[in-house]
Amino acid sequence: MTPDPASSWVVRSAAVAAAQAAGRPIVALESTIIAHGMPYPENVRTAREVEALIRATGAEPATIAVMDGRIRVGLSDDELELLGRSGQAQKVSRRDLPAALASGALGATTVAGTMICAALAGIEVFVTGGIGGVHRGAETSFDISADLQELARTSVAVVCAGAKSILDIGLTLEYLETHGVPVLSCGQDNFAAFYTRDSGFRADFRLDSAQAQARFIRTKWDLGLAGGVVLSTPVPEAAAMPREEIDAITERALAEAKEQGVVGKAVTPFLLARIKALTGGRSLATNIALVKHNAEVGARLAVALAQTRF
Ligand code: PSU
Ligand code: MN
Repeated sequence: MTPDPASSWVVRSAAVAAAQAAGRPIVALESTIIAHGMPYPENVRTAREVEALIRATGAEPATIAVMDGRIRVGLSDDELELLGRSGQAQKVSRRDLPAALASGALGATTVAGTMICAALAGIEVFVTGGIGGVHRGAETSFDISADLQELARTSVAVVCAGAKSILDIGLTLEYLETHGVPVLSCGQDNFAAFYTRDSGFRADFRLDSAQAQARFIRTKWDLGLAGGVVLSTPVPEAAAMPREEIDAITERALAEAKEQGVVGKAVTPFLLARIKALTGGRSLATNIALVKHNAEVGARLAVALAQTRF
């Protein structure tokens, strides 16, 4: 048998390799949220707490990043610290992955980048905060996150708290429908909006139990319907932000991005940083709470999915 050349780029931690060899459930985690989505030291602390929650729920966490010319699946505490502290990590999406690997740079993988690496490593479930999407004004800017194309082609289930209202959530859902990406919701009928629980748009299918979610996802893949699935779960009620406040701040951040001519891959990190500053840091507490909640939902899904594989 010819070895798969892609697999030589993947290096698993001992814990991830052992869990995989034993057929135990694994949950992939992204690193852009660590390097570009939250400030230090909350980013590193949250990354560790998220890993602990996943272990406590019966799955093995595998945080993914690019280091020294390899895709690293499962990071040590020191490596999480390096990613969160250095400010040097490049944001790595599909387009950027060959450059980061070939140059040996430190790379933080986005949702799209992490999905690619998770699929290469044979991991089916991936937990993040919020997915990228169709930006407001995309009809002239063409700014549509590569996350959506990745969901269309790569068979990984992505657990998130919906999409931020910096995006055009309606168009994001239209795009996913066009590309055959099912959007599942857990605990409510509507798709979640990251800082708030309700985007005002219905998800495609409501499935509250991990077993039902796993049956849906396994059925899709058994049918040969390649591509991802989005599982949206809302931020816990107590941590949600007031809708009017987040709407006003989002408008302001969007206007600043426009004034300052921010474009390309810088847009999303710029908006996230401005929202954090404009909410006086309160959005960070919401962000941490929702990621932890997503980790529990994702770990339960990974456990259920592992039981559907024989
Ligand atoms: N949305 C968030 N937090 C994040 C991101 C998105 O609420 O940290 C990050 C994710 O890594 C996502 C990426 O994949 O931003 C999308 O960037 P872009 O819009 O440039 O594709
Ligand atoms: Mn973009």
